[in-house]
Amino acid sequence: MMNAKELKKAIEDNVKVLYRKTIDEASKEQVFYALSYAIKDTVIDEWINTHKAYDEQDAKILYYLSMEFLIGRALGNNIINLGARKEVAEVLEELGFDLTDIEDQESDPALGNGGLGRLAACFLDSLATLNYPAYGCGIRYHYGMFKQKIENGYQKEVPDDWIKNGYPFEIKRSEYSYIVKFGGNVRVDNVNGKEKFIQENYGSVKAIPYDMPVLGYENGMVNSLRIWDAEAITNFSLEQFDKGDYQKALEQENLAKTLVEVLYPNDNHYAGKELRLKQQYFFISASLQRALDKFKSTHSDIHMLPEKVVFQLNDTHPTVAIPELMRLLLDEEGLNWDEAWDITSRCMAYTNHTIMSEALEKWPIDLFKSLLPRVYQIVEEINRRFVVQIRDRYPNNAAEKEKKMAILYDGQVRMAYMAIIAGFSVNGVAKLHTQILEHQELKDFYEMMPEKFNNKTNGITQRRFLVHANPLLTDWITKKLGSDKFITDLPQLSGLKQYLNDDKSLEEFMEIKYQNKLRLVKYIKEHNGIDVDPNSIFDVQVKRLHEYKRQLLNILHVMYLYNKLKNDDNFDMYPRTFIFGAKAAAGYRRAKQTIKLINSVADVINNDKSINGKIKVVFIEDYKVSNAEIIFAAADVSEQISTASKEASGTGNMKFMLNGAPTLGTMDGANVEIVEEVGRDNAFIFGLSSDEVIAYENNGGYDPMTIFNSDTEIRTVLMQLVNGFYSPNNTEEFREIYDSLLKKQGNDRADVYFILKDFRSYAKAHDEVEKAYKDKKRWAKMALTQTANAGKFSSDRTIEEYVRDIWHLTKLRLDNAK
Ligand code: 26M
Repeated sequence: MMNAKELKKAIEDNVKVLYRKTIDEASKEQVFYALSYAIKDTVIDEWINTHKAYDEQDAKILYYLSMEFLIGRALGNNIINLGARKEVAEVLEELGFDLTDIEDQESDPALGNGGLGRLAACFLDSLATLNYPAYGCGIRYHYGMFKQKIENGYQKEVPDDWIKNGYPFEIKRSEYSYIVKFGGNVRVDNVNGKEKFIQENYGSVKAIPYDMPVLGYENGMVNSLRIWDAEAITNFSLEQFDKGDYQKALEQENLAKTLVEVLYPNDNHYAGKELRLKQQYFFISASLQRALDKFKSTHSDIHMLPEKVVFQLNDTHPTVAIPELMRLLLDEEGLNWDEAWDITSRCMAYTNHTIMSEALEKWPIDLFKSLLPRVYQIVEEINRRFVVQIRDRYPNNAAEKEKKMAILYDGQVRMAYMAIIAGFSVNGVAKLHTQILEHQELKDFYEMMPEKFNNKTNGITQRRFLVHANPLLTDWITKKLGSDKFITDLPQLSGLKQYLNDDKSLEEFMEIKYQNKLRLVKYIKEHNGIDVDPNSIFDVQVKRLHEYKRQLLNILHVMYLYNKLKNDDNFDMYPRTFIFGAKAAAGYRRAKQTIKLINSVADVINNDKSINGKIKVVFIEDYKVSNAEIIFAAADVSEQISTASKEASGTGNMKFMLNGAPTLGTMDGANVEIVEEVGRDNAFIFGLSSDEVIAYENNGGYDPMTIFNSDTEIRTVLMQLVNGFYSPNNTEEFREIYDSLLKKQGNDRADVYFILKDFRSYAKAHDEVEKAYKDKKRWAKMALTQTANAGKFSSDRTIEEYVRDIWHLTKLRLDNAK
């Protein structure tokens, strides 16, 4: 890192060169670019150095293949990882600017939907910090996750043009471009008695990589996030590759344009869109071609590939990597099937992130085949050989097993099964989730190949979600522990336990929470125009909107509390602010109705003077990584209320915990492990267990009508959905929500997410929260207990487990690391 004087000069020079201005004339945005380029400059040498070390040490490289990297803003994070926070802030102050203001100028790159994409970003941070050689490989979507506007209570999607003004932390690397081919047909040639498969009459695009630096924490390591953009193949190469006509040229131009245009804004939902499959193959083919070329530039024997390269499939989205690697090894490298299969299956590992059946990717064979004719032939052969294996192993029930396990079945390509069959590792993302995979969802596979299955409980990076998000708490912890080692060794937080009975420390801890609540109050005032009482309990649910996550349960409970306040003279409550943040997939009706409901309830309650502000409801518009950081730091209560068994892990739960907010939640996903760490007394647990949920799902026996008929308070709340209480101009506004809770849904029973079933138990847990909160000292202790026990949930721990059990990487040595 340059010194203060050099940095100042670099910023001033950049402002001059970029904008022909002196620093005193520059806008905040201009200073953002000037500073960012200065930071990128300081990173470049270490970046080059790191990749030289890859080659010199002949390092094994991880390729983390993911359709999503929800990286969030880079500037502040890079400054932290360079260890330069104080210095940069001071230089900016001298120049008359505030660092957080400048950071706010950066667009918040949202190349992901939610948990899965953010996990990928945390993993990259940990990999670099732990000195592991790795590339993130993904897509350079021109439009990331949409920006959410709330208009009249409804979500409106606005395109997110994140690269409009240029993104300072990327480098275009045209020299590593590749051609990706779609469609056409396969011709089989016989060359010297050997079959050769030639794809012809195809359309093609050029894949051009852009690299972003991924900095380790103060260790001189700079890995790359490589995202692929698409360009049309221009005339010279068009001739060369396609001998194409004018019509084709136009088609290819169009394909290149649409291919990487936009991220599909679905989360946990598969839609079967052809363009999505094109996106998948596009970035996979380019990434694999590049990985093989890189390997071959320093190795002569392709059989060594599994020793030097490992591919991790982030869910099934990149699974076409399996037949694509086979294709490259067979058709380009000239290997025979057994050799190619051996290499492929030793290079590929798969992570499952969900058991929600609607998320499973099952491509129609017709579509798959016409888009990827050669790749499909290979899938057929993989499937054929696997079916032979099944028949061998299960001679008595082969047909049943085939139905349950074959890749090709019922006119579909079942991507998860291909990933399991071909790879050497299948992992879930929390203990409970992995157990459910082994014993329910994937039990036939577990039975057949138990050695492949393993658990890797998710984690989060403390560099972003503590050090960057919560500087006050970071400084306090550093002082209390006498060291900032926890920044790379999170379990050191357990040292805070010695302060659990120290009144002064507890007060300091809660004062920091209060300051962070003020910061959020300010954000809400500026962005929502709502006044919030910082002394109220900040009860927060932020995550994608999905029925299984049960934001509906939360808001129904708010409606219930409001009724009590209005109707029951003996009822009183501690002031609460219910904070929501959530994006709904653009085509997900029920989710959008739930957003409208939350906003309608907010309208009524926030404007009712008679309840003395005891309840406030805030829907934070456009929940994203940058405001998440502010929200986690300010939360008192972490709502993690998914229907048990449905949330594979959750990672927001860990971010709240790290920042001192106890969990109010079900025994689902990683909540189970959070409770294991803090103890049952330091969490507010409610609801059906995953076993109970699964038993009801399999055997029936739950009827929400009995609850509706017997519980008047719940009934009143439900009736308010359809009597215009919250929608005076349209009593039908929330009819579908009402129906979903009480009426049979096609073949499904009503209330598939057990909202009414869990309601009373949820309300009781809320009572416990209030009781605990009123006892200031008890609460402070409980809050500090969260932070002190968060050590397990660092993504550093997760990455070390992946390295130990799956990737087998070696730490890179960097000589001139500081
Ligand atoms: C699928 C098809 C078409 C378009 C989009 C998709 C799709 C995109 C994202 C499907 C699922 C997607 O993400 C799923 C996800 O985010 N899962 C979450 O993963 C986290 C990290 O492991 C877990 O913590 C969450 O529990 C899990 O819901």
